Amino acid sequence: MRFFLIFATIAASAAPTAAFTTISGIARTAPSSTTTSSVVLHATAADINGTDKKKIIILGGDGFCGWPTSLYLSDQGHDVVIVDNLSRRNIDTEMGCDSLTPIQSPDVRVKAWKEVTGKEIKFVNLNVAKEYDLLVQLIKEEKPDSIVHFAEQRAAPYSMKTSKTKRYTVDNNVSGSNNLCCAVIDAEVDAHIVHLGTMGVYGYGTSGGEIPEGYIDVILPGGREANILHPAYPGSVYHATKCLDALLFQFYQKNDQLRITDLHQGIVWGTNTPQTIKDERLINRFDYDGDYGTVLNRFLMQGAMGVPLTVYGTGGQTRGFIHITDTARCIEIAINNPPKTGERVEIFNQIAETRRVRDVAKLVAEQTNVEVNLLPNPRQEAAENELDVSNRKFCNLGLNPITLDAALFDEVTEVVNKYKHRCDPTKILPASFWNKKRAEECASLDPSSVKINV
Ligand code: NAD
Ligand code: USQ
Repeated sequence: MRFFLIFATIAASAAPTAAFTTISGIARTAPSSTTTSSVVLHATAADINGTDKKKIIILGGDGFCGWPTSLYLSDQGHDVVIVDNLSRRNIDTEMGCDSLTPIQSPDVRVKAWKEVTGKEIKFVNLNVAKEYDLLVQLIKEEKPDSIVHFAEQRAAPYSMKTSKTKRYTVDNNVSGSNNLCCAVIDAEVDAHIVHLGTMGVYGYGTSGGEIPEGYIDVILPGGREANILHPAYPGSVYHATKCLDALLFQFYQKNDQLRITDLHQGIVWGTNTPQTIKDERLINRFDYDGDYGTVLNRFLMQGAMGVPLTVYGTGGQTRGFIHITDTARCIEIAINNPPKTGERVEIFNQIAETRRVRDVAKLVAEQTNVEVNLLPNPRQEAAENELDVSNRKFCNLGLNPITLDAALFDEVTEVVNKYKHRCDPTKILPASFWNKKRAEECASLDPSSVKINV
């Protein structure tokens, strides 16, 4: 089918940020003034008192985004239950790698949180993709107002490693999301599902204009106008699972009137948040390896360790970025603004800004005095892309996003310096290749050639 894309409401779109303000030393952009939507401003948990306390289940609450989000929501006075099967920790073991930061066991983490703040977080070890009956039972017992779904295999490189990891990623992610929808229906609990999707569902700017938030105006053959889910254009098996999730959510909303929000998040950077720095035992995970480490955190880690920055290809890919502290704040805003029963899936683009990879590398190189190393690209991706993304919905709801900033780079660098002795330099170069041709082009990369300054 041929689509003719039109961008009906969004004309003045290319200037999402107007001015800079500084709050507590953190650089923030002022919300966009080019607003077109009629979104109503709701209170966030930070503004409310105990009467709006919610019961929230966090699936995947032991992970990089899930742990700080769980602490943040608990800190805001909500009643938080974490569900996680620790598969991410097991993948570390399988890969012979580990978080650069010494993350504690879930048991130690929740005990430390109780000790430091007096607040309880329950931890349940459960496989969302496989232990369906337990999931239904948990939802029946807890009767959550909201369920935040982080529990997926989230690394594009890992998903492209072998046929085993491709199949695992599809089985785990798609079954997990399907199970969650079925479980909410079977438990007969009107819980709002908040799912972490990805900017990668859109294909990074392939539709020829600003990427709208989830839905796009099209003219179908015959001249009929429609507003449909933005065409999916994934660049990895992992990203494909998020496209499949989006279709499942569309179906379950239509068929069962589930209330669902899908957050199309960009690349998350940073380590600690105001909650995770309260105690060493609460420290967040930091992935630096070629499979799970994401680009900005990898560059900051490499800069701190004197490793030439591993830019793939020309570094021409442009991506959306968001700081880990804002991930938690966005989840809170989404929780406080659920769609009404019968409304289609709510979709937000969860990014602060877009940046080109080589520009990000330049920023880090200037600050750390390391060189930029252009490596053959292990990924099947466009050498260059433009990316213009709307994030008006979150800005209209009060998000004042944190942008790339040297002061926050320092925070990551300090963490890296403290734990650099834990780094295995042989894990830094890319270790997963999108296809045979990319693997051949990368054959000269020698993992043992990487040296770090300890
Ligand atoms: P992560 O791997 O650190 O955390 C995911 C957690 O889910 C892990 O603790 C893992 O053990 C758990 N999990 C996975 N499958 C499970 C299952 N079947 N049952 C129970 N628990 C399971 O990943 P993250 O970086 O925290 O990402 C969280 C979510 O946010 C993912 O869905 C990811 O796609 C999305 N996201 C992440 C980023 C990023 O840059 N990190 C960006 C955009 C979107
Ligand atoms: N890249 C480099 N050098 C590196 C690492 C990455 O040049 O050392 C490049 C990649 O080629 C790619 C870009 O940086 O073009 C981003 O790579 P990434 O690993 O930081 O991000 P990605 O694989 O897209 O995945 C991450 C998260 C995923 C999330 C996604 C959001 O792991 O869970 O969904 O970011 S987004 O990118 O917006 O789709």
